[in-house]
Amino acid sequence: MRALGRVAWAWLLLLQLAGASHVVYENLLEVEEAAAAAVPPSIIDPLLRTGYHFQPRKNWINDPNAPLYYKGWYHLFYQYNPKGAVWGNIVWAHSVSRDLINWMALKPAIEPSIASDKYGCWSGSATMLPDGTPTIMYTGVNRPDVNYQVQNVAYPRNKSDPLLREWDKPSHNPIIVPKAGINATQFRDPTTAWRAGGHWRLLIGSVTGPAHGVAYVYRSRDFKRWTRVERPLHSAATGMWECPDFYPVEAAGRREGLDTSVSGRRARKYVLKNSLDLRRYDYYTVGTYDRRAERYVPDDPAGDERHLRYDYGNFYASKTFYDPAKRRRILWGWANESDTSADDVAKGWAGIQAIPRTVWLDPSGKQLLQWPIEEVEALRGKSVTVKDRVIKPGQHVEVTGLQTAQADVEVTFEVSSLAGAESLDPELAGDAQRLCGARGAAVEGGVGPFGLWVLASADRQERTAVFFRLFRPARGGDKPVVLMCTDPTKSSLNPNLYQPTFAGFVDTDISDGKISLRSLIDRSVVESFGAGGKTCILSRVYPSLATGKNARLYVFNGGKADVKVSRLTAWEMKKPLMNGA
Ligand code: DQQ
Repeated sequence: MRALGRVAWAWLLLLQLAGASHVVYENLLEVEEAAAAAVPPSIIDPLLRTGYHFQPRKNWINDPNAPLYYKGWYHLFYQYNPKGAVWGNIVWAHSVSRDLINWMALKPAIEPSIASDKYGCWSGSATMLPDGTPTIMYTGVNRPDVNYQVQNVAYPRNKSDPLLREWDKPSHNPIIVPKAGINATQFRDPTTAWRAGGHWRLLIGSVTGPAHGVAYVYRSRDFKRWTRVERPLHSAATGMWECPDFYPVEAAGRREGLDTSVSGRRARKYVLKNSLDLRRYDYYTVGTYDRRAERYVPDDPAGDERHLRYDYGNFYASKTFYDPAKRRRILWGWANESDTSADDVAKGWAGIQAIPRTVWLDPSGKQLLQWPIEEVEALRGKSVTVKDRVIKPGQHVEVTGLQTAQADVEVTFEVSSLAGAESLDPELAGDAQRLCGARGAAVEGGVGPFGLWVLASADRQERTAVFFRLFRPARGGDKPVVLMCTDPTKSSLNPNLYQPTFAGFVDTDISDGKISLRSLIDRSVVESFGAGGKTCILSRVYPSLATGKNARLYVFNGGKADVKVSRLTAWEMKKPLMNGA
């Protein structure tokens, strides 16, 4: 099967180089399942390796780096350990794609080779110079003992190569070093630079004092000499800010993206995202950028504490880029494993990238919306649709007629009355995570829990619940409170897994009784989008029984009120080209 895979890969790689970008391996899943049927289920079961999420053939991956579009090709670089399935020996691996779905692996683009990156090439970003040259800025570790961090630049050796295979590090590296007053061991992850009024600016994440996350601004006229602006762009008492990201978004509700250096007088907002090292989640605020003062102010004065997240599950060190080909902003994020390191070593790989998401500002202006890029729909195969099906309290209904280990499910639920909704415990009213922990999928409610059981075994012993639960308006409010959860506590018979519930509130108007859910299911990952992308939750799960053809999909209702499935469509998902795996 592996040999067959390699031959097919080489053939398809040639096709892709020739420009045939939508080729997929339709039959690989079946071949792989047949080969794996004899293997007893375990965490290292090949059926748990994802089918259509981004992965290299083997080893450890973490942060997505410097996504960019160049001469018809999308590029993704990422933190990679060429020597094993745990973090270490970090280089920038490099893959290219025509469609962000089918990927071809190239050799690493940036590896330790100069004094200022000798002990690691850590995260960074790409910037397009006005003449169309892509540049990479990244963090180099130049002392082994204390992880002393500096920032380096790299340029493509051959600009006529659309695959940007070779990168040069000019001799003026490092270009930014931590001067007095800066914590040199916590000074990393330069953003994409933006240009206005003759100056480039970029941000570097750091921490000041005991626990103030900070985004320093550096300015340059020539992209070589960079000077720090004395006051940071923004800071908050959240601990170290890793992988900052800062970008403009169109006024509320407009879906098209903006180049990071966009100029002009049209009203627009900015998004500042930071990856909080202490919590290991990605938080963002929406606000205003004052270019003259080089300051960013969140619209919500409590924004830094309110903690809006891109994703309320396993999603970290993310990065966006502007895609000029389709005029959209795309978000990449890393999803770590939630098994043990020993399991990762045994299976030989660890880490995936979430399906890229288009991001834009919600019409309310208060938050972002996210939706899987449209290209993923090219992987949809056989489908089943269910319409106007009432699910009675305590009932579950299986969606049959297709395999669902690798699937895309879109469903709209409808509740006829909110009268029976539970009241909200004021103690838990502001904490979705605790609320879901206390009132998980198995706890009967009033309206809800209702949703999907995915990657479920035939006897439902194993199942991952993705669901909503509705509460009466909180004190002082007039809108029902909608909670979205992923509950993987029954997702596997394996006892050695980290399987917490994940949850977020959904700021949606449910007065018409309707709410939608989309779940991208891929063997050991479930990526869910509530209410059109208002709340997103990615969860890693490792079923022991519900793998391959044994994985089932159900709709369930654990509340006391009827819930109608107005419409559900589930598609089998094909396997794209994935880095030669
Ligand atoms: N990962 C990189 C750092 C970054 C961290 C090292 C975030 O540059 O701060 O692999 O996951």
